[in-house]
Amino acid sequence: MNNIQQTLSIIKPDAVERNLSEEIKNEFKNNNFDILKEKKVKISKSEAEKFYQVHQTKPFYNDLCEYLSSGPIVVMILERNEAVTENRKLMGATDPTKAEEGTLRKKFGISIDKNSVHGSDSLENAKKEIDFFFKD
Ligand code: IDP
Ligand code: MG
Repeated sequence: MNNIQQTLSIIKPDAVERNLSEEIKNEFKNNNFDILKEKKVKISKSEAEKFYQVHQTKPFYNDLCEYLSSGPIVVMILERNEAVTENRKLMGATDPTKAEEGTLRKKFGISIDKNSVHGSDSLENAKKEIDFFFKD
């Protein structure tokens, strides 16, 4: 049974800075994701605060927003069967030291805060996050 979905992926500043964008995009393509749209942007701290609003009560919220707005990021709409779950699997655990072999965070992540990629955690959030970056 096919369940084609779209999800939002972000290549975070640590990975863009290390010139890993092309390698990470190839990982998505090799895992059957189609990149429907992509753009490289630098967001402001207040935009990052809006994007990560669900985390506003967390102790790491301020650092997280500073970080996401610290340099260019690549945002993409990814499409495939079960895109939301499959992207989360490909990304691996939030903490790269706990991520499984072969996952993007294991391969590229530096630390829990510099973990190279973001991916929507539900279909509902995927829609919101896609709108956030791509609604004109
Ligand atoms: P996720 O990115 O795997 O969905 P979330 O819990 O949604 O993880 O957290 C969002 C981002 O906040 C993470 O990717 C990570 O960069 C950062 N983060 C999460 N937990 C911590 C923490 O305990 N310390 C510092 N940063 C954290
Ligand atoms: Mg999350």
